[in-house]
Amino acid sequence: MEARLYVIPASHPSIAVQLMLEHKGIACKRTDLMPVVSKGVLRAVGFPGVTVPALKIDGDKVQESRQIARELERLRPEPPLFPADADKRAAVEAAERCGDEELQHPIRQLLWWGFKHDRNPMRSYSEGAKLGVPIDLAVKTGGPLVALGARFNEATDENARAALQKLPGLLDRVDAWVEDGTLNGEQPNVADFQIAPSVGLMMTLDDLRPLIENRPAVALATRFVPHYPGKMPPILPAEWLAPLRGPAVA
Ligand SMILES: N[C@@H](CCC(=O)N[C@@H](CS)C(=O)NCC(=O)O)C(=O)O
Repeated sequence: MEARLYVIPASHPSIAVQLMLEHKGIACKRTDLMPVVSKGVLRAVGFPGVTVPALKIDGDKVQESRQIARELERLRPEPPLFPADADKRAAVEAAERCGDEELQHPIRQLLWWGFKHDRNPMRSYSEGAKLGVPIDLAVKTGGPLVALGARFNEATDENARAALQKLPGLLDRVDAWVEDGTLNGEQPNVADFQIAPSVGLMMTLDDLRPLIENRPAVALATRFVPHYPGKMPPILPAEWLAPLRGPAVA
């Protein structure tokens, strides 16, 4: 089986697919792309869409982490990504969908909001990546690229603040899935691989880590992505974070 995965360093759905490939034991080459530039490269190599993860496998091109999961399951059924039992599978697919459609984007917006205000931390998110240009140069000259990335992801103040407000409710759902065994069970499944990287990415933000680190969701992240690349020093306004801290203890 010949496989090449196109990723952006530290992209959470890209890490999700890397975990799925490892689970399946499918050896895969990796091409690291710079954000924004990635869109043109993906088109140039023949993908119809402009997002990573993008997988070329045995001549086929597949994008979107959930679609890639299903293609991997079709090509190599064992070990499975989806439970055999229909009810368990439905629960896992619901968690996976939430991971993709609801959990991925708020943290992506917060990260781009951070890069827009200080792009130096981008260096740490590219740890170990082969981008074809020295990372220091990319960061120094990356102002226009960051502005575009932030614009594509609509990382405005209003949206970043709204993203923060969504996190506790989303993490409560992940915690509940960990507690009822849909996630973080003995047999890893597609929802574990989808969700763990999003929580892992949250943990790279110094502003968020202390607010979430005792949650069951974090046990999931540290099991599957123990060394998530990147570190964003405190950058979010304190008043935005206040609601996440809960009521002050008298
Ligand atoms: N829900 C999609 C999300 C794909 C996505 O938006 N990927 C981002 C990186 S995390 C991307 O390619 N962004 C383009 C860019 O930053 O230029 C999936 O799971 O595949």
